[in-house]
Amino acid sequence: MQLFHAPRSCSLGIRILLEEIGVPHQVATIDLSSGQQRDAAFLAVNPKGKVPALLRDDGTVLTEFQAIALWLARRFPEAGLLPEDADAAARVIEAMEFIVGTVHMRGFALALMPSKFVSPQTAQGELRVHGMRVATEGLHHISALLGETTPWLFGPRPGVADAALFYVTYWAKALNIDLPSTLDAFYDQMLKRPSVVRAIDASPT
Ligand SMILES: N[C@@H](CCC(=O)N[C@@H](CS)C(=O)NCC(=O)O)C(=O)O
Repeated sequence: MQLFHAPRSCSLGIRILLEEIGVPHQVATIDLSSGQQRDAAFLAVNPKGKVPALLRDDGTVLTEFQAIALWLARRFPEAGLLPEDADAAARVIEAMEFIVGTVHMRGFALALMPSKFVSPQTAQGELRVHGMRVATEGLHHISALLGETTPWLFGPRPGVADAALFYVTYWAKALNIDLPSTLDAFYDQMLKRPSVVRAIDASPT
């Protein structure tokens, strides 16, 4: 398999999942700052011009964080990334969708890149504030789900929702956003996992 990945982007979460599984894979680095996601070579992989994209062993490409995470969890069930039970799995996906669909796409995406959505400077400033509020409130909301007995969202080890929570928390730390103590503890525990160390260290800076 080959993961198309941009350092410090949301594809970090998928990289962590691949490391948690321990499956051999290659990483193709896409430089978003130079616009490599719009090069013909990458658009041939993912016409949407976004990472993550996962080229699988059968030659097909899967895109969208939640779809890739779900496929990896079901393809490698021994890694314990998503419960078998339908009700428990739905709760994990509910959290992952909130993190990716709301905290990332309606929070950080607006806060970090307002110029992609509006042109006037004042509107960009307002969008930045709005996005930051959505991201911060969302992080507080999700932190309420962090377990009392384990630092993870669900179960005895991190799964697909934790991988998503890690990348948005990584952004929050870079922006010096004040986080609830449970989320700080989650982040510190994730940083101790060999999978996370490998996923971050292996990323070019
Ligand atoms: N809905 C997509 C969003 C992916 C996404 O927004 N990726 C960003 C990096 S975090 C990207 O590739 N941005 C490049 C661009 O928009 O030009 C998913 O869940 O995978």
